[in-house]
Amino acid sequence: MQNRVIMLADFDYFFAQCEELRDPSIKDKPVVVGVYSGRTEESGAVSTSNYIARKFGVKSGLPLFMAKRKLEGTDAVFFKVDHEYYDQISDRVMQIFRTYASSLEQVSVDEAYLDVTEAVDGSFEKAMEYAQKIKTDVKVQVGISFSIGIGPNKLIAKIACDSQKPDGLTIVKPEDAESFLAPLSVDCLLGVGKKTNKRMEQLGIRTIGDLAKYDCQRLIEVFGKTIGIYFHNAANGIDNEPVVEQGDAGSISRIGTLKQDTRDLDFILQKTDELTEDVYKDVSSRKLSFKTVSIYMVMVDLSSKTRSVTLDQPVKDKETIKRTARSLFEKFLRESALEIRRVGVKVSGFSKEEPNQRQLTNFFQPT
Ligand code: TTP
Ligand code: CA
Repeated sequence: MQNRVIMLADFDYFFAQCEELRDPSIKDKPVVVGVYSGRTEESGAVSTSNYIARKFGVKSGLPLFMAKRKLEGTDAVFFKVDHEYYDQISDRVMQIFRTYASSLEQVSVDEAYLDVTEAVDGSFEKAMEYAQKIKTDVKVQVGISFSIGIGPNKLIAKIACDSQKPDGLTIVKPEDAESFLAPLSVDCLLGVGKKTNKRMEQLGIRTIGDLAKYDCQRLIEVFGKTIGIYFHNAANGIDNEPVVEQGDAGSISRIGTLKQDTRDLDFILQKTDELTEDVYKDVSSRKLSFKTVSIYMVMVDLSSKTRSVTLDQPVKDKETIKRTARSLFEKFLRESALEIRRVGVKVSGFSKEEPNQRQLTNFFQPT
Protein backbone atom coordinates (compact mmCIF):
# COMPACT_ATOMS: atom_id res chain seq x y z
CA MET A 1 0.00 0.00 0.00
CA GLN A 2 1.14 3.50 -0.79
CA ASN A 3 2.19 5.71 2.09
CA ARG A 4 -0.72 7.86 3.19
CA VAL A 5 -0.30 11.59 3.75
CA ILE A 6 -2.82 12.85 6.28
CA MET A 7 -3.26 16.36 7.65
CA LEU A 8 -5.07 17.59 10.71
CA ALA A 9 -6.05 21.25 10.63
CA ASP A 10 -7.05 22.86 13.94
CA PHE A 11 -8.13 26.51 13.92
CA ASP A 12 -6.28 28.77 16.35
CA TYR A 13 -8.20 30.05 19.43
CA PHE A 14 -11.22 29.62 17.23
CA PHE A 15 -14.19 31.45 18.80
CA ALA A 16 -11.96 34.35 19.87
CA GLN A 17 -10.32 34.49 16.46
CA CYS A 18 -13.78 34.77 14.86
CA GLU A 19 -14.50 37.76 17.09
CA GLU A 20 -11.20 39.35 16.00
CA LEU A 21 -12.19 38.76 12.41
CA ARG A 22 -15.51 40.53 12.97
CA ASP A 23 -13.78 43.48 14.66
CA PRO A 24 -10.05 43.66 13.90
CA SER A 25 -9.62 46.62 16.26
CA ILE A 26 -9.60 44.20 19.24
CA LYS A 27 -6.68 42.15 17.89
CA ASP A 28 -4.10 43.56 20.29
CA LYS A 29 -6.29 43.21 23.36
CA PRO A 30 -7.09 40.21 25.51
CA VAL A 31 -10.21 38.63 23.97
CA VAL A 32 -12.44 36.30 25.96
CA VAL A 33 -15.47 34.39 24.67
CA GLY A 34 -17.72 33.06 27.40
CA VAL A 35 -20.85 31.08 27.99
CA TYR A 36 -23.03 33.05 30.37
CA SER A 37 -25.22 30.82 32.47
CA GLY A 38 -27.59 33.73 33.12
CA ARG A 39 -27.87 33.23 36.88
CA THR A 40 -26.03 36.46 37.61
CA GLU A 41 -24.43 38.84 35.17
CA GLU A 42 -21.03 37.38 35.97
CA SER A 43 -21.80 33.68 36.18
CA GLY A 44 -20.53 31.39 33.47
CA ALA A 45 -17.26 30.07 32.09
CA VAL A 46 -14.67 30.91 29.47
CA SER A 47 -15.19 29.04 26.17
CA THR A 48 -11.92 30.22 24.79
CA SER A 49 -9.59 33.21 24.76
CA ASN A 50 -6.97 34.64 22.45
CA TYR A 51 -3.29 34.08 23.18
CA ILE A 52 -2.90 37.53 24.79
CA ALA A 53 -5.57 36.64 27.37
CA ARG A 54 -3.94 33.22 27.87
CA LYS A 55 -0.76 35.01 29.04
CA PHE A 56 -2.85 36.27 31.96
CA GLY A 57 -3.90 32.71 32.76
CA VAL A 58 -7.35 33.01 31.17
CA LYS A 59 -8.20 29.69 29.51
CA SER A 60 -11.16 27.49 28.54
CA GLY A 61 -13.22 26.46 31.52
CA LEU A 62 -12.18 29.25 33.88
CA PRO A 63 -15.14 30.89 35.64
CA LEU A 64 -15.84 34.28 34.10
CA PHE A 65 -15.61 36.19 37.36
CA MET A 66 -12.05 34.86 37.76
CA ALA A 67 -11.22 35.78 34.17
CA LYS A 68 -12.42 39.32 34.86
CA ARG A 69 -10.31 39.47 38.00
CA LYS A 70 -7.19 38.25 36.19
CA LEU A 71 -7.70 40.82 33.43
CA GLU A 72 -8.49 43.74 35.70
CA GLY A 73 -6.73 46.92 34.61
CA THR A 74 -6.29 45.68 31.02
CA ASP A 75 -8.39 46.67 28.00
CA ALA A 76 -9.79 43.12 27.73
CA VAL A 77 -12.99 42.55 25.76
CA PHE A 78 -15.60 39.91 26.56
CA PHE A 79 -18.07 38.25 24.19
CA LYS A 80 -20.97 35.86 24.47
CA VAL A 81 -20.62 32.74 22.29
CA ASP A 82 -22.24 33.19 18.89
CA HIS A 83 -22.35 29.67 17.49
CA GLU A 84 -24.20 30.65 14.36
CA TYR A 85 -21.45 33.03 13.31
CA TYR A 86 -18.65 30.59 14.20
CA ASP A 87 -20.43 27.82 12.24
CA GLN A 88 -20.61 30.05 9.18
CA ILE A 89 -16.89 30.79 9.32
CA SER A 90 -16.15 27.13 9.91
CA ASP A 91 -18.29 26.07 6.92
CA ARG A 92 -16.45 28.47 4.63
CA VAL A 93 -13.06 27.12 5.67
CA MET A 94 -14.25 23.50 5.37
CA GLN A 95 -15.46 24.20 1.83
CA ILE A 96 -11.96 25.40 0.92
CA PHE A 97 -10.38 22.34 2.56
CA ARG A 98 -12.67 20.17 0.45
CA THR A 99 -11.05 21.50 -2.72
CA TYR A 100 -7.63 20.33 -1.49
CA ALA A 101 -8.42 16.88 -0.10
CA SER A 102 -9.67 13.67 -1.67
CA SER A 103 -11.60 13.12 1.55
CA LEU A 104 -12.33 15.42 4.43
CA GLU A 105 -13.42 14.38 7.90
CA GLN A 106 -14.70 17.22 10.00
CA VAL A 107 -14.37 16.23 13.64
CA SER A 108 -15.58 19.43 15.28
CA VAL A 109 -16.38 23.01 14.42
CA ASP A 110 -12.67 23.83 14.27
CA GLU A 111 -10.91 20.58 13.37
CA ALA A 112 -10.72 18.43 10.25
CA TYR A 113 -8.62 15.65 8.80
CA LEU A 114 -7.63 15.91 5.15
CA ASP A 115 -6.43 12.96 3.14
CA VAL A 116 -4.06 14.60 0.66
CA THR A 117 -2.18 11.46 -0.44
CA GLU A 118 -3.26 11.77 -4.05
CA ALA A 119 -2.82 15.51 -4.26
CA VAL A 120 0.86 15.28 -3.21
CA ASP A 121 1.61 11.92 -4.89
CA GLY A 122 2.37 10.42 -1.50
CA SER A 123 5.30 12.79 -1.06
CA PHE A 124 5.99 14.39 2.33
CA GLU A 125 8.22 16.99 0.68
CA LYS A 126 5.33 18.19 -1.47
CA ALA A 127 2.95 18.00 1.52
CA MET A 128 4.80 20.77 3.34
CA GLU A 129 4.38 23.17 0.42
CA TYR A 130 0.80 22.04 -0.09
CA ALA A 131 -0.07 22.76 3.54
CA GLN A 132 1.43 26.23 3.24
CA LYS A 133 -0.70 26.82 0.18
CA ILE A 134 -3.88 25.81 2.01
CA LYS A 135 -3.00 28.09 4.93
CA THR A 136 -2.44 31.07 2.63
CA ASP A 137 -5.58 30.39 0.64
CA VAL A 138 -7.78 30.29 3.75
CA LYS A 139 -6.06 33.34 5.21
CA VAL A 140 -6.74 35.34 2.03
CA GLN A 141 -10.29 34.07 1.42
CA VAL A 142 -11.65 33.88 4.96
CA GLY A 143 -9.02 35.49 7.21
CA ILE A 144 -8.63 32.61 9.65
CA SER A 145 -5.32 31.07 10.79
CA PHE A 146 -4.89 27.48 11.91
CA SER A 147 -2.29 24.88 12.76
CA ILE A 148 -1.58 21.87 10.60
CA GLY A 149 -0.03 18.56 11.55
CA ILE A 150 1.08 16.21 8.77
CA GLY A 151 1.75 12.53 9.26
CA PRO A 152 1.30 9.06 7.76
CA ASN A 153 -1.97 8.59 9.68
CA LYS A 154 -4.59 10.45 11.73
CA LEU A 155 -2.98 9.65 15.06
CA ILE A 156 0.39 11.17 14.15
CA ALA A 157 -1.16 14.12 12.30
CA LYS A 158 -3.14 14.97 15.44
CA ILE A 159 -0.16 14.79 17.80
CA ALA A 160 1.98 16.73 15.31
CA CYS A 161 -0.67 19.44 15.13
CA ASP A 162 -0.92 19.74 18.91
CA SER A 163 2.85 20.09 19.20
CA GLN A 164 2.99 23.52 17.61
CA LYS A 165 0.23 26.11 17.99
CA PRO A 166 -0.85 28.72 16.96
CA ASP A 167 -0.22 29.02 13.22
CA GLY A 168 1.91 25.87 13.39
CA LEU A 169 2.98 23.60 10.57
CA THR A 170 4.50 20.37 11.80
CA ILE A 171 5.42 17.42 9.65
CA VAL A 172 6.32 13.95 10.85
CA LYS A 173 7.57 11.64 8.12
CA PRO A 174 6.96 7.91 8.54
CA GLU A 175 10.63 7.27 9.22
CA ASP A 176 10.64 9.90 11.99
CA ALA A 177 7.41 8.77 13.67
CA GLU A 178 9.08 6.60 16.29
CA SER A 179 11.58 9.22 17.45
CA PHE A 180 8.91 11.93 17.38
CA LEU A 181 6.51 9.97 19.58
CA ALA A 182 8.98 8.31 21.98
CA PRO A 183 9.77 11.26 24.32
CA LEU A 184 6.16 12.51 24.55
CA SER A 185 4.08 11.90 27.64
CA VAL A 186 1.51 9.09 27.25
CA ASP A 187 -1.35 11.51 27.85
CA CYS A 188 -0.71 12.95 24.37
CA LEU A 189 -2.48 9.83 23.08
CA LEU A 190 -6.24 9.93 22.62
CA GLY A 191 -7.82 7.74 25.25
CA VAL A 192 -5.25 8.39 27.96
CA GLY A 193 -7.05 10.48 30.56
CA LYS A 194 -6.13 11.08 34.18
CA LYS A 195 -7.15 7.64 35.39
CA THR A 196 -5.37 5.71 32.66
CA ASN A 197 -2.33 7.93 33.01
CA LYS A 198 -2.10 7.04 36.68
CA ARG A 199 -2.51 3.34 35.98
CA MET A 200 0.26 3.51 33.41
CA GLU A 201 2.51 5.36 35.82
CA GLN A 202 2.06 2.48 38.26
CA LEU A 203 3.24 0.15 35.51
CA GLY A 204 6.31 2.34 35.02
CA ILE A 205 5.04 3.80 31.75
CA ARG A 206 5.55 7.57 31.47
CA THR A 207 6.38 8.24 27.84
CA ILE A 208 4.97 6.92 24.59
CA GLY A 209 8.37 5.28 24.10
CA ASP A 210 7.89 3.36 27.39
CA LEU A 211 4.45 2.27 26.20
CA ALA A 212 5.75 1.19 22.79
CA LYS A 213 8.26 -1.16 24.43
CA TYR A 214 5.85 -2.48 27.05
CA ASP A 215 4.72 -6.06 26.69
CA CYS A 216 1.53 -6.06 24.61
CA GLN A 217 0.14 -9.15 26.34
CA ARG A 218 0.47 -7.44 29.70
CA LEU A 219 -1.31 -4.34 28.35
CA ILE A 220 -4.17 -6.55 27.24
CA GLU A 221 -4.37 -8.07 30.73
CA VAL A 222 -4.56 -4.62 32.32
CA PHE A 223 -6.75 -2.69 29.87
CA GLY A 224 -8.66 -5.40 28.03
CA LYS A 225 -8.09 -6.65 24.52
CA THR A 226 -9.40 -3.76 22.39
CA ILE A 227 -7.85 -0.96 24.41
CA GLY A 228 -4.63 -2.86 25.13
CA ILE A 229 -4.05 -3.46 21.43
CA TYR A 230 -5.02 0.13 20.62
CA PHE A 231 -2.44 1.48 23.12
CA HIS A 232 0.25 -0.84 21.78
CA ASN A 233 -0.40 0.18 18.18
CA ALA A 234 -0.83 3.87 18.95
CA ALA A 235 2.45 4.03 20.86
CA ASN A 236 4.15 2.44 17.88
CA GLY A 237 2.62 5.02 15.57
CA ILE A 238 0.30 2.50 13.91
CA ASP A 239 -3.18 3.70 12.95
CA ASN A 240 -5.10 2.52 9.90
CA GLU A 241 -8.30 4.49 10.44
CA PRO A 242 -9.35 6.06 7.15
CA VAL A 243 -10.32 9.71 6.74
CA VAL A 244 -14.08 9.34 6.39
CA GLU A 245 -16.42 11.96 5.03
CA GLN A 246 -19.17 12.70 7.52
CA GLY A 247 -22.43 13.15 5.74
CA ASP A 248 -23.02 14.26 2.16
CA ALA A 249 -25.28 16.59 0.18
CA GLY A 250 -28.22 14.37 1.05
CA SER A 251 -27.78 14.64 4.79
CA ILE A 252 -27.42 17.13 7.60
CA SER A 253 -25.29 16.21 10.57
CA ARG A 254 -23.45 17.55 13.57
CA ILE A 255 -20.67 15.91 15.54
CA GLY A 256 -19.30 16.89 18.92
CA THR A 257 -16.76 15.72 21.48
CA LEU A 258 -18.09 14.66 24.88
CA LYS A 259 -16.59 16.43 27.88
CA GLN A 260 -15.34 13.06 29.04
CA ASP A 261 -15.30 9.54 27.70
CA THR A 262 -18.46 7.85 28.90
CA ARG A 263 -21.13 5.18 28.61
CA ASP A 264 -23.67 7.21 30.55
CA LEU A 265 -26.85 7.53 28.50
CA ASP A 266 -28.04 10.80 30.04
CA PHE A 267 -24.64 12.41 29.63
CA ILE A 268 -24.58 11.36 25.98
CA LEU A 269 -28.13 12.53 25.34
CA GLN A 270 -27.38 15.93 26.79
CA LYS A 271 -24.79 16.34 24.03
CA THR A 272 -26.86 14.81 21.25
CA ASP A 273 -29.85 16.99 22.17
CA GLU A 274 -27.60 20.02 21.68
CA LEU A 275 -26.44 18.65 18.33
CA THR A 276 -30.04 17.90 17.38
CA GLU A 277 -30.99 21.54 17.97
CA ASP A 278 -28.37 22.54 15.38
CA VAL A 279 -29.36 19.83 12.91
CA TYR A 280 -32.99 20.83 13.30
CA LYS A 281 -32.23 24.51 12.68
CA ASP A 282 -30.66 23.55 9.39
CA VAL A 283 -33.44 21.15 8.42
CA SER A 284 -36.26 23.56 9.19
CA SER A 285 -34.61 26.54 7.50
CA ARG A 286 -34.43 24.46 4.31
CA LYS A 287 -38.02 23.28 4.80
CA LEU A 288 -37.00 19.65 4.50
CA SER A 289 -38.64 16.47 5.67
CA PHE A 290 -36.49 13.42 6.36
CA LYS A 291 -36.95 9.70 6.70
CA THR A 292 -33.71 8.48 8.23
CA VAL A 293 -32.14 9.33 11.59
CA SER A 294 -28.62 8.15 12.37
CA ILE A 295 -26.24 8.32 15.27
CA TYR A 296 -22.47 8.26 15.00
CA MET A 297 -19.99 7.31 17.70
CA VAL A 298 -16.21 7.50 17.97
CA MET A 299 -15.09 5.07 20.64
CA VAL A 300 -12.06 5.40 22.95
CA ASP A 301 -10.07 3.13 20.66
CA LEU A 302 -10.84 5.58 17.81
CA SER A 303 -13.00 3.16 15.89
CA SER A 304 -16.22 4.72 14.64
CA LYS A 305 -19.71 3.27 14.54
CA THR A 306 -23.03 4.32 13.09
CA ARG A 307 -26.59 3.15 13.67
CA SER A 308 -29.68 4.34 11.89
CA VAL A 309 -33.41 3.94 11.57
CA THR A 310 -35.51 4.63 8.50
CA LEU A 311 -39.05 5.65 9.32
CA ASP A 312 -42.10 4.61 7.36
CA GLN A 313 -42.97 8.15 6.39
CA PRO A 314 -41.13 11.45 6.08
CA VAL A 315 -41.28 13.65 9.18
CA LYS A 316 -39.93 17.08 10.02
CA ASP A 317 -40.08 17.52 13.76
CA LYS A 318 -37.29 17.82 16.28
CA GLU A 319 -38.79 15.41 18.81
CA THR A 320 -38.59 12.51 16.38
CA ILE A 321 -34.86 13.09 15.98
CA LYS A 322 -34.37 13.21 19.75
CA ARG A 323 -36.55 10.20 20.44
CA THR A 324 -34.97 8.09 17.71
CA ALA A 325 -31.44 9.05 18.76
CA ARG A 326 -32.29 8.04 22.31
CA SER A 327 -33.54 4.61 21.38
CA LEU A 328 -30.58 4.04 19.04
CA PHE A 329 -28.14 4.94 21.83
CA GLU A 330 -29.96 2.78 24.37
CA LYS A 331 -29.64 -0.16 22.03
CA PHE A 332 -26.04 0.63 21.07
CA LEU A 333 -24.90 0.86 24.72
CA ARG A 334 -26.30 -2.61 25.31
CA GLU A 335 -24.25 -3.95 22.41
CA SER A 336 -20.90 -2.29 23.06
CA ALA A 337 -18.74 -2.24 26.18
CA LEU A 338 -16.42 0.58 25.14
CA GLU A 339 -16.62 4.17 26.31
CA ILE A 340 -17.58 6.81 23.77
CA ARG A 341 -15.50 9.92 22.95
CA ARG A 342 -17.52 11.68 20.28
CA VAL A 343 -21.08 11.52 19.13
CA GLY A 344 -22.99 12.71 16.12
CA VAL A 345 -26.56 13.02 14.89
CA LYS A 346 -27.58 12.87 11.25
CA VAL A 347 -30.79 13.06 9.27
CA SER A 348 -31.12 12.04 5.62
CA GLY A 349 -33.58 10.76 3.07
CA PHE A 350 -34.96 14.22 2.36
CA SER A 351 -38.14 15.27 0.63
CA LYS A 352 -39.57 18.73 0.18
CA GLU A 353 -43.30 18.11 0.12
CA GLU A 354 -45.45 18.46 3.19
CA PRO A 355 -45.08 15.27 5.16
CA ASN A 356 -47.83 12.85 5.98
CA GLN A 357 -50.80 14.73 4.50
CA ARG A 358 -51.38 12.39 1.61
CA GLN A 359 -50.66 9.27 3.56
CA LEU A 360 -53.03 10.33 6.31
CA THR A 361 -55.81 11.00 3.83
CA ASN A 362 -55.22 7.62 2.27
CA PHE A 363 -55.21 6.03 5.65
CA PHE A 364 -58.64 7.40 6.51
CA GLN A 365 -60.23 6.61 3.19
CA PRO A 366 -62.74 3.81 3.45
CA THR A 367 -61.63 0.78 1.52
P1 TTP B 1 -9.95 24.12 20.97
O1 TTP B 1 -9.47 23.76 19.62
O2 TTP B 1 -9.70 23.18 22.10
O3 TTP B 1 -9.34 25.50 21.42
P2 TTP B 1 -9.13 26.83 20.62
O4 TTP B 1 -9.43 26.70 19.17
O5 TTP B 1 -9.90 27.92 21.31
O6 TTP B 1 -7.60 27.12 20.88
P3 TTP B 1 -6.30 26.44 20.25
O7 TTP B 1 -5.56 27.56 19.57
O8 TTP B 1 -5.59 25.91 21.45
O9 TTP B 1 -6.76 25.36 19.30
O10 TTP B 1 -11.52 24.37 20.95
C1 TTP B 1 -12.18 24.89 19.80
C2 TTP B 1 -13.35 25.76 20.22
O11 TTP B 1 -14.25 25.02 21.03
C3 TTP B 1 -12.93 26.95 21.04
O12 TTP B 1 -12.58 28.07 20.27
C4 TTP B 1 -14.12 27.21 21.91
C5 TTP B 1 -14.78 25.86 22.08
N1 TTP B 1 -14.47 25.32 23.42
C6 TTP B 1 -15.40 25.52 24.44
O13 TTP B 1 -16.46 26.12 24.21
N2 TTP B 1 -15.12 25.04 25.69
C7 TTP B 1 -13.96 24.37 25.98
O14 TTP B 1 -13.74 23.96 27.14
C8 TTP B 1 -13.00 24.16 24.93
C9 TTP B 1 -11.70 23.45 25.19
C10 TTP B 1 -13.31 24.65 23.68
CA1 CA C 1 -8.56 24.99 17.91
